[in-house]
Amino acid sequence: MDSVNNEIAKIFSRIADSLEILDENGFKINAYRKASRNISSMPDSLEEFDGEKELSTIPGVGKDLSQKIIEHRLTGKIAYYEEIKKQVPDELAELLDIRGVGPKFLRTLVKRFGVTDIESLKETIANPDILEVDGIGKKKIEQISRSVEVFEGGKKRMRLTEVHPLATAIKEEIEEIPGVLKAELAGSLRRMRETVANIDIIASADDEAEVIEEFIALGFTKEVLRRTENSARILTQRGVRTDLLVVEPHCYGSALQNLTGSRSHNARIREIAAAKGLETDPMGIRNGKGYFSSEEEIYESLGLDYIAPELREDRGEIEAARAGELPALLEKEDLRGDLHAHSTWSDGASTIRQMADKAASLGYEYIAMTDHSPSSRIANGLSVKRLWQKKEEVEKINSEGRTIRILMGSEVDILPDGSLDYPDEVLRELDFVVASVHSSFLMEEEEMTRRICGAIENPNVDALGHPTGRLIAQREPYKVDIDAVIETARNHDKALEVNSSYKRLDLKDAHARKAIEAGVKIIVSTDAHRVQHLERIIFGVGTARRGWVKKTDVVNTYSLSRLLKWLASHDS
Ligand code: DGT
Ligand code: ZN
Repeated sequence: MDSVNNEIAKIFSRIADSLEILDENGFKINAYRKASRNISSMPDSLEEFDGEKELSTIPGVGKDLSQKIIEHRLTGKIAYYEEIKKQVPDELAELLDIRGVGPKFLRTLVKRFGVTDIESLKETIANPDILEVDGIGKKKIEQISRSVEVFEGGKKRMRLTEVHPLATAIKEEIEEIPGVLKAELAGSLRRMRETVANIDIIASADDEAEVIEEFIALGFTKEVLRRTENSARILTQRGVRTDLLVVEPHCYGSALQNLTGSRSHNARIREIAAAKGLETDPMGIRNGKGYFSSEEEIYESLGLDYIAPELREDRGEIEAARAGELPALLEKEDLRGDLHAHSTWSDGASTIRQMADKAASLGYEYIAMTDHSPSSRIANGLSVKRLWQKKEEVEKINSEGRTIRILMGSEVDILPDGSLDYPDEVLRELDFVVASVHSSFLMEEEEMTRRICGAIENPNVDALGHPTGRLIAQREPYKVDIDAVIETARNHDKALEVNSSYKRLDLKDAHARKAIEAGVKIIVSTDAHRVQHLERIIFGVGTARRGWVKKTDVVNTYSLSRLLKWLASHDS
């Protein structure tokens, strides 16, 4: 199926919806609907129809609609459609996606109750006056209320870390559909943005329609929101909006590049493409010969080095790619160990042995077991006595002949007065110390900054854990002068953590970038509380990559001997 057909079909259908909401002439509405249906199901591309005369031969497409198609071809826009969108804005038209809200009902909501968007619709259906509308009963309103929840569930942004496993599972099932050659995550998930609005997946196959059919029939679908010959939008059982686009292999690169975004990155890329005489259509970028089958070819033809998805935010990556100055980004495979993990000694669910074996199976050379200190009472923090018992156990396990080395560590609380939760003579005996704030979050910035910088300055501390304390979609970061923290870390050669745990991603991308630009070292760690969590390292790696972090910036890419040397340098 052709993407221009998709685009025009979508526009015509949106015009028909809008006209219906506006209560326009039914004949006109039907004409747009019919043309939309015919265009989306016809086998030939609209591009093969030369002029108005040829276009008029398509059933349902008369003179007027042919002119609009040509206008779109020449200018990329349809003036009438732009006009319609002013009268029926997207926030209003999209309410038709709510099950049970048809154009006629929506028209009533607009005329009698002044509905303009989802908020006013919610208010209106909560108001008993709505029951005075003919044909609207309690049952219908209850049904619509439930659909509104589903609709909103599909719209709100979710944490990357929560959606990624589902997205990967869907992608893997798509890969198993007969005829599918490739499938990949696209959109914000591929860019590893910390929150995502939906799951975007792209696949290549020769028979797109068949793949769409099979995709919808997979067990994930709760509701089909939209579908065309080569695309589908579903709500999953848990209400996550999932978009699949299937393209033929020869357009895969163009479509993947387009669907990966970000919008701002792609706007710049398109300008560069246009200047080089390349065209862009709804499928993506193409040259005289056709679409691109790989992204690499696109960037190459634009005179740019290949830009990793995590960098595509128009934050300087295009200039760097042009100058051949893109960073050699950290890769998951560069990591040789995890430096922040908990065990059953504090609040973890797995034993040190289990954590060590899992770390070894990930190919690591070392893992630091950093259980909590006593002030983290809810987290079962270790008294000094238990700390020494744990140290004995670590030494015993290390003597059992594993290839992986367990570092005896602690995640020590930074107390409100800036002191640490174990005395210096205790901390001195540990291989690795990460210091974190777990209490008294509501300090003024100056006091908090002094508290944290004081901890960084302590010679027994090697790294600062989750430096800003934010929890995505839950808790704001505490007030802290991040520049002062970076400066202090640099002066004392201490590392700042990019914590991969699912609500944290802290440092966030922009702060990680600031840190490495100042020459500060990074640790990328999981803060795992059970063996499975060690696999969440991909989110820390993604966040670090979004922060332009290179392998050479990251301490846990060091070999064990180099790491031990670096750690020892703090203890003087
Ligand atoms: P999200 O879903 O808000 O987390 O972020 P994205 O980047 O995944 O955005 P999404 O799902 O709306 O679209 C995926 C990509 O497709 C987006 O990054 C760029 C491209 N795209 C989608 N809609 C448009 C559009 O209306 N105009 C342009 N230029 N590109 C679009
Ligand atoms: Zn998306």
